[in-house]
Amino acid sequence: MHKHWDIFCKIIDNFGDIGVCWRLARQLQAEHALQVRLWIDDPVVAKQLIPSLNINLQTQVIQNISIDRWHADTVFGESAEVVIEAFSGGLPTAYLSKMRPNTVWINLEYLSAETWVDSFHAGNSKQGDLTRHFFFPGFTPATGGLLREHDIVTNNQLLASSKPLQHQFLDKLNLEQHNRDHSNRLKISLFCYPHAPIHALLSAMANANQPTDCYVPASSILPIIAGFFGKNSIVAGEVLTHQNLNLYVLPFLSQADYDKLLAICDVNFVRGEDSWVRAIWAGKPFVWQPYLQTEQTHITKLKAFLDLFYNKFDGINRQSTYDVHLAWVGNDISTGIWQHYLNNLATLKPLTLQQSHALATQADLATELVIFTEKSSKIS
Ligand code: TRH
Repeated sequence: MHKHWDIFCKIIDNFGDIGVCWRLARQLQAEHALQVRLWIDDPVVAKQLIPSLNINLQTQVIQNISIDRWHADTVFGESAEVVIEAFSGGLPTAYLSKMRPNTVWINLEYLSAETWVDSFHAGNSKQGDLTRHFFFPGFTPATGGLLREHDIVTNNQLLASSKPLQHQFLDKLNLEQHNRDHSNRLKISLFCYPHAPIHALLSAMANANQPTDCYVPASSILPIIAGFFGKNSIVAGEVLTHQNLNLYVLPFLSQADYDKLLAICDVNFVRGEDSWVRAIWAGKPFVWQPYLQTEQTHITKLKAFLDLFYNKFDGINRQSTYDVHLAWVGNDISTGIWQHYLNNLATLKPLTLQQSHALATQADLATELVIFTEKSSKIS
């Protein structure tokens, strides 16, 4: 069994790169008893996801993970037995020179539901006397699976079905008072890229016939939200109202609290890679905004996911889910499309939960990685 793992995280943009690497590192350590070192190149972004990170330290241990900074001139000691290169971010040349033919080198790829992933997962290529393996996360047993802590689905279900636990969580977010007064309102979380049709969505929420509480963790979309309410800026703690919509600005939450927010909401708007997977484990209807790519690749990725996840839904539920997603990525979400989606929510709920449970029966990504390293060390 390979005990020493190094994960190299090059932060390209936003929070997904470090969000996935930090989650994976903790899971490998906590659930597989591995010694994990996480190499980061941008401590300022990393600190957003790892609040106790001291950005001035070269090396530190947090939650039993060694977190080290790397840059072009870093001098490395021995390489680990398993080296994870996250999202083709590249490994420093000085580190590559320390790796041996029996080092298990894995490139952790981005998540996609496209069908080609099944046949590309677990391929490899030679680089000198080293072997670089390609590990694709995914939604089918032929892929590397999805990041999922062993207790997350159970914990989310527990929270979703327990009023006292929900009150406790809302209290922590200073929302309990509002919740007591508005417990029948629809709860929606919103995390998206700034180019999304945010004003159109807020207007649809305001005009729809279900009174809505929308929770927005602080991110780059706050100035756009402020504009909708005719303000120049807004900060965490503010509550804004327009017709049927109350909008609560939250601080950027810890990953654990963000999971809880998703579990207590009725609909979650998520984006990128990691929040998308978290919405699946929350088991609530969700709207995913893929990361914008050239040549409409993100639309191809979106359609592949919609086909995979919603194929068992009946016609009307499938259609309203497709409509809302395509309107959201297509920059024009009307009140009619949103209202139609809300009208189907009661049946979308159990169907989504069912799909979430079905995916949770597959092996999770960290477990798949551990199995994969044992197998691939034999062919390195
Ligand atoms: O931030 P993202 O857009 O990240 C990524 C990167 O952009 C990456 O380069 C790109 O290729 C990829 O998307 C597709 O979205 P994501 O992946 O959802 O990451 C957000 C992380 O932030 C996730 O770990 C959840 C976390 N988060 C919190 O911890 N607290 C919060 O309040 C919120 C809103 C998110």
